Amino acid sequence: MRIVILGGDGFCGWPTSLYLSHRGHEVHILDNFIRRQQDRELGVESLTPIRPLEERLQVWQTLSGQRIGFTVMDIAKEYERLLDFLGRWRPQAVVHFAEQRSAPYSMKSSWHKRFTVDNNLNATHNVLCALVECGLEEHCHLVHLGTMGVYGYKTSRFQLPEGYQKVKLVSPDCEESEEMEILYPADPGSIYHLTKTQDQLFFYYYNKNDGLRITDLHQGVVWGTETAETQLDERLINRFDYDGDFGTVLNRFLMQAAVGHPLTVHGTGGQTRAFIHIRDTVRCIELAVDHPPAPGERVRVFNQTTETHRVRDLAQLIHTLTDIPVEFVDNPRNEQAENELRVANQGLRNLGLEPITLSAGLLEEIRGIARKYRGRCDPTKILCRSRWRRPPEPDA
Ligand code: NAD
Ligand code: USQ
Repeated sequence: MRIVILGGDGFCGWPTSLYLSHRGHEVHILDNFIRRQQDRELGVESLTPIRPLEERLQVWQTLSGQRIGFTVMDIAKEYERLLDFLGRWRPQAVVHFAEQRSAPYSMKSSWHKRFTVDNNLNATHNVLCALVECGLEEHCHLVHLGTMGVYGYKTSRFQLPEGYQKVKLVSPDCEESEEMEILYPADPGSIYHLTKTQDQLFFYYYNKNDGLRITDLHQGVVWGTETAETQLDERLINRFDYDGDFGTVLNRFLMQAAVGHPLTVHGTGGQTRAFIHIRDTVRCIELAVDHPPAPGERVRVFNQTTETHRVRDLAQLIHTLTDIPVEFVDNPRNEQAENELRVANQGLRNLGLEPITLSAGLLEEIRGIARKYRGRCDPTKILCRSRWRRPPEPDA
């Protein structure tokens, strides 16, 4: 299959590109390297030494005999180039990772809020608009990386469904009720998450109006770093974000344990979140690509997550394995201190996903990588300094 990977130089996009290329697909990456630029802006680097994309691709071609194509393009800003590329290349699938994906980064300042909205909404809308303008509505399947965060993290008596919720509408002007199925009510917890809830409406509309075939994967927090392909050569290594903006919680705790930094639990650590290992991410993308919705089918939504954990339990587990102390720090976010979470995830399992779940062996493997590269860690970049709300003015 001819597959375009938007954002193929990033944490999820790079291992996915290699995995799909290894499985015999013809892969082409579009990326504008904004993620590498954000590292420079924040004065930090991936804990692992990632190579320039040109070098990564050259090494992959030498090792595998497979060529992955590549074009530098800002898909949020360069609509005509995107249109021209899709029209000429006529992919059967587009996998869309190309958004600003950090919640803390999106909350750093008004500039970061506006950048996240401009980048993410224009990126998604440009792709949809271009697929229609090229006449690829039925030929091409769009697979988008969304987030579990679209549902909000409130405790509910019910399991979170995969995208859609049956509801009963009642109205004072009518005695009868009406049943329907709607997108689960969106409840974003950051500007970043807000852009993902807006993406859902773009998908709904372009599917309804133009018959675009779309799968939206509501992914949980990704942990791990290496896949079978990125492990083949150090020059193929995947990125490992540990800083207070882009590092995600479990990888951060493992890195902190490797460098001897107390584990930074926000607030009480009562937040329960959905997780998935990076090796399952790449497998889920393949399953989604292999099973497009039928023409005329509504947007398909899968919860791309394999397990849920409470943050303080993860910290306690790593403390038990490593003896590194747990530190409860002021929560920089505006989020519920404690929540329960039950998530439906049968869709991808029905397609063949066999989940990788948390195990001491996998945690050790990641801690080993973090230990190997701990000399590259800048301890001043560990704490999250981005605040959801301005701190109260001190009393005059
Ligand atoms: P990442 O920042 O590592 O990768 C995103 C890539 O997209 C980068 O290479 C970046 O340069 C590129 N990009 C961004 N805007 C672009 C634009 N306008 N034009 C061209 N390229 C652009 O992020 P990631 O962790 O790989 O996440 C990929 C997707 O998966 C995101 O949409 C994110 O919301 C989603 N997701 C990630 C996680 C996670 O834990 N990492 C969890 C759930 C969902
Ligand atoms: N947290 C800590 N200590 C830390 C870092 C985080 O306690 O050092 C807490 C946060 O307060 C939060 C939870 O851990 O309650 C998760 O934070 P995170 O940074 O691991 O994840 P999040 O900001 O939600 O974002 C990440 C990805 C994002 C993706 C999302 C999936 O960056 O792209 O969409 O996970 S989800 O969380 O399901 O929405």
